[in-house]
Amino acid sequence: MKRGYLGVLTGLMMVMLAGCTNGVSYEAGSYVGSAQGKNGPIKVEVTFSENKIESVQVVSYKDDLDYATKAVEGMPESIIAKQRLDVDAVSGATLTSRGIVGAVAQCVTDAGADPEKLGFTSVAKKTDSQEVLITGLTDEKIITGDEIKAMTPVTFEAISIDASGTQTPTSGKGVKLEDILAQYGESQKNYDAIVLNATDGYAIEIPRDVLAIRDVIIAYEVNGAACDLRTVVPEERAMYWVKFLNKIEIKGAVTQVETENLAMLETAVLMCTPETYKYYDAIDQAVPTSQLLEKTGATKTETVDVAGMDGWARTENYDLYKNQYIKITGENAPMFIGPDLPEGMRMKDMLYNKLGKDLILSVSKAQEKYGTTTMNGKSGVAIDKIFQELKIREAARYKLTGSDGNETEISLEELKKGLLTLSDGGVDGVFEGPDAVSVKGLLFIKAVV
Ligand SMILES: Nc1nc2c(c(=O)[nH]1)N[C@H]1C(S)=C(S)[C@@H](COP(=O)(O)O)O[C@H]1N2
Ligand SMILES: [Mo]
Repeated sequence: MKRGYLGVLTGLMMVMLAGCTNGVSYEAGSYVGSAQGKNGPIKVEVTFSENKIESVQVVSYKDDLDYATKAVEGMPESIIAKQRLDVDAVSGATLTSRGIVGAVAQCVTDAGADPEKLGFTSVAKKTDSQEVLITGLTDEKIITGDEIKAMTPVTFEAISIDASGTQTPTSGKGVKLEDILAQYGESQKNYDAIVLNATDGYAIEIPRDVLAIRDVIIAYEVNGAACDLRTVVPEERAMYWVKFLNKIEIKGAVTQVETENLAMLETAVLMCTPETYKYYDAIDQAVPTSQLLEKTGATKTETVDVAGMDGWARTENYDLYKNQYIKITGENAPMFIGPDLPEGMRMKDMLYNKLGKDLILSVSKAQEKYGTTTMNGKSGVAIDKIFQELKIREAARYKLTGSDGNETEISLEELKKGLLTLSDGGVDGVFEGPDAVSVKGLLFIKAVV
């Protein structure tokens, strides 16, 4: 029996190797363990010899991403190769990876060994030293996981609803942000917005109207298992449920700046150099936002409002915005997107980007959202309607600038009778009245102030 002989030899070498490296011994046999993955429990079966983790097999799991599959294949390999539990998570599948390690740790315990000797740290222990920075109050605060766990907890039962409408019942335990702020004599209701930031680069702003009526819970336990500090905002969509929370920015009153300069996205985009952009199975075209900023001359502001046609808007940091793309062809175009931008920060069917007094408008989305009317045989969205909906500054006169640099001045009255139509020049401005003008390749409508 050649095979058996070889097996014994290899086994013996491994025992010696394992013996030197960690000196951990197990009650040989097969054990089954489970731990929380991303979407549900992960079950593993681990076989131990007296000195070695011989095999790790993921028996079942609910996480269905491509990345999760990579973790299911890769993590057992790494654990066996290293004979340790402090192995790197598969990038993009942190929660699945961690679930696998947690389930193996349970088997290690059942086999009579201490998983901490193999470099294992439970999530609960890890979050003790996790820090959340709070900015925007009189001075910066840092609150740690163990300080949070020492506070009076609240439990929650909530339904997580993601962008695709998928509903996931979620229960857990944490503390109210309002209770943390109360320690500093503050309240979330006194502020205009709170931006939640995560270690993976995800960020989202919770606006005042949500802060006024909802609890923002900083959770450390979800569905019966310890989790990294994260927010849960019951009754609000999952975009506010920020995992891997590391910074809370509290924003004071920001006065809404009136738009004075309306730039036409479709015209500006024709002046940019598009790049190919791979979006799932499609190859689309996208222009860098940095180019769009250049062509529209939009001023640098601290933040940029990125609004979708469906009424959803996000406030992005200028530097983040400047390094993304606007996908201008294919599904959901125009779409705010970027190769490193977390999926939840993408904006489909973008209506506008607003930087202070400058607003870059997608006329095609404005037509879809506000409807079209016909004038001089041309169909377009009424400028009057855009003024009402987007709160554009009213001035006596406006300057119209074409992509060729030509400028025309018209009165407010004339302007408001006009339409914005789409053409091969991007956007055309169609006007009537005594001084009838029509601007092909309209780039800007600027209030003369
Ligand atoms: N840290 C972090 N938290 C995040 C996100 C993210 O990309 N990073 N995406 C958000 C969005 S848009 C949604 S819909 C949910 C998705 O949660 P799920 O991955 O548990 O379904 O998490 C939210 N919290
Ligand atoms: Mo989402």
